Amino acid sequence: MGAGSTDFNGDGFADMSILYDYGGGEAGLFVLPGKPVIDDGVTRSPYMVWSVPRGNFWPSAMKITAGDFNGDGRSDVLALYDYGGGEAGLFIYPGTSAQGSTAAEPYLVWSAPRGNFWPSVMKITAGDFNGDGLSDLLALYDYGRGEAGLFVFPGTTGRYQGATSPYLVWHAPPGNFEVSRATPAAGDFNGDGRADLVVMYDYGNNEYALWVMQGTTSRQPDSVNPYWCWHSAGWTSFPRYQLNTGDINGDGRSDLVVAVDNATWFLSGTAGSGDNATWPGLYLTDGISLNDKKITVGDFNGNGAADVITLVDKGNGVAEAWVTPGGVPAPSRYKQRVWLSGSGQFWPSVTKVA
Ligand SMILES: [Ca+2]
Ligand SMILES: [Ca+2]
Ligand SMILES: [Ca+2]
Ligand SMILES: [Ca+2]
Repeated sequence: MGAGSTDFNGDGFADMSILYDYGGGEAGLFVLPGKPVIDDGVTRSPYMVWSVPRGNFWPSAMKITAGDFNGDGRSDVLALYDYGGGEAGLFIYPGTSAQGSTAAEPYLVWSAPRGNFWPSVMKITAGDFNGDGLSDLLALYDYGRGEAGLFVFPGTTGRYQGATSPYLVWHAPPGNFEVSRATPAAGDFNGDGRADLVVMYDYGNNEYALWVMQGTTSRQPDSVNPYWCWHSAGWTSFPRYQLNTGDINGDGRSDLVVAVDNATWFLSGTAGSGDNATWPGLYLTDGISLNDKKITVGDFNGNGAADVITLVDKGNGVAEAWVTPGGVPAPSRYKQRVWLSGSGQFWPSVTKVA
């Protein structure tokens, strides 16, 4: 997720991008468009911006995130494709105001030949880490045995294979960092103008810490010195969660949104460090299992604060989308429906969102 900016069609309202897996190598990309007034009773359906026929494209091999990689002011969908055998490619679905099956035709900006790069051991997100105005792809790489690295694929206006190439800004020697215990998101958490990688780390036994890997212009493997801004040894148990970032409270720093079973939590961005520099607050109780919801964060209604957008699986091919508006000084904590599909029309379980 970018720093709360997911405006795919460039109209000033954040959108939710939805990659749909029809099965058999058939896929589509949809946009659920933001709108200025949430509670007007008018719902909007997602519209298609790309599709491929059967046998062409396997979303199950992709990890996606969103950010303005090419710097044209519209958020793009970044897709890391796993060809298997250590072969990988990074595709950009460029944000566009157009609609239809070829509107957001993806292009390749990087690839690694067989035996070189394993997307399956990576966790990705996006944000302007180096502060040049273009969103970068950030990838936590798991070397195994507690060894990890953070790669930056810098955003670029180039549209050719090799337009970007990754560099390492942080490396943890063996025995130090288990990527399997880490969940990353990106946003300018400390408010210095560059997106940071924020990582929720699960030490086990209800012990968690929120680490900040601060954005930097440096390209050296020792550029980042992670620090934590929250640590708790006995808070509550999150067996699983989804992380997103966006400036929910409108103070200029990205905040962390943590979706768990039946609820969503919120941790305010801070420039501080230590055990209590920030603290989780309950944002929304929704009674929805994490299995049945997918969230993104962005300024859906255009009021200057990021909102939480939730795609809900109602069962039987019925999908629903909710928006919970952010606001100053505190989140407003109510949700409004912006879309409800017909029966048998849309299966959220086969989607990935960004
Ligand atoms: Ca938009
Ligand atoms: Ca763009
Ligand atoms: Ca950048
Ligand atoms: Ca920052």
